[in-house]
Amino acid sequence: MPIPSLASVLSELDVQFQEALTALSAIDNLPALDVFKSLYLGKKSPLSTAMRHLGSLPPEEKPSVGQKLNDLKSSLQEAIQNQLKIIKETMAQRMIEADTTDASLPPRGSRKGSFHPIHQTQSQIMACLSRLGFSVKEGPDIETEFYNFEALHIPANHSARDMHDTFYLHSGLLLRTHTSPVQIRTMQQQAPPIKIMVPGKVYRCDSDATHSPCFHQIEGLVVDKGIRFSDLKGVLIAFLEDLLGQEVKIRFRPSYFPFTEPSTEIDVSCFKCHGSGCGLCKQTGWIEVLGAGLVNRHVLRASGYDPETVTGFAFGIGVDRMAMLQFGIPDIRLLYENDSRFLRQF
Ligand code: FA5
Repeated sequence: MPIPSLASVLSELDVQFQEALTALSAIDNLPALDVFKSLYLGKKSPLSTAMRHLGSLPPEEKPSVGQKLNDLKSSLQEAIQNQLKIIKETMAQRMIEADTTDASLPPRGSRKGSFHPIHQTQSQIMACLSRLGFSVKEGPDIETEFYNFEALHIPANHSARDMHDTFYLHSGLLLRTHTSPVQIRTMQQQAPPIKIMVPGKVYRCDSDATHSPCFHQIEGLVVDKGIRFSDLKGVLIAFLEDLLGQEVKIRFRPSYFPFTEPSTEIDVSCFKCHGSGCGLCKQTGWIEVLGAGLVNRHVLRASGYDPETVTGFAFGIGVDRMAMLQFGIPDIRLLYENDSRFLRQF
């Protein structure tokens, strides 16, 4: 078979180069451009094959052929770069054309977060009490029967335990049913005078429009020489008027707590019916918001205090009920559903 002349090989490469340029100009996407690159510049391409055979040429032909092959290669690389630019510009143009966003529309604006209504009410109650000189104490959510009941003068089998539908855990532990155990923990730790508030979650197996299985209380405890029931009344009226406004009606109703004597429950006028009676206030016109009383002398004595020397008062505020009153929320369960359409209103 006759060996093709160098001139015919080079002219064949020229023809292939022209064909490649024509094919390249028709490519309109990146994967096809990659295939083209490996076909014309890859190891098995005619150009690379010709370069590998350079060594077998007579020395006098090598420079001109080498120069020719290099020129072809750089021209092809340059043409590929140009085509790449064209493809990218076309793709960007297509995306702009497909985009239906109206950049002239005004921005939607960002939505600001806010504190949960329970948190807002709790902060306001704490701010009121802080202005009256109370400092903050905390206690554990998991309590012993001793602190939750016995030390508060509620022994086992006492009927008052039925008032607290308790979530019992194992080995004498329970989820605290009120914040009152922190009264005992504080009195055991420090000598009078005491003036503390205790915010925290409490738990009871109870659920309806005004009762939640997990709710919030703020306990108050004041112990000092000469504390009387009138001090309790003064503090609670000042605090309730500060929180709910001067026009709110407040009622002290005789009640019973084993750890206070005398005891009272405080009701405020129903925000929904303003006292005329409705489903929320069970037709009474009043909503109970807190329990209170003078600290029972047995509790003072069991905590190491002398009831002949010091007396005290305590109260336990239902924060969730207060939030309902403040914001006009008709069902306590709304506070725990985390529905953003509801929460966005506060
Ligand atoms: C107590 O928990 C007493 N420890 C309060 C107390 C403290 C009395 C210090 C005397 C001295 P009571 O069970 O009534 O009391 O609850 C206090 C308040 O918590 C109620 O007035 C009510 O506002 C709120 N509350 C009670 N149970 C629930 C519940 N399941 N869901 C929401 N709020 C509740």
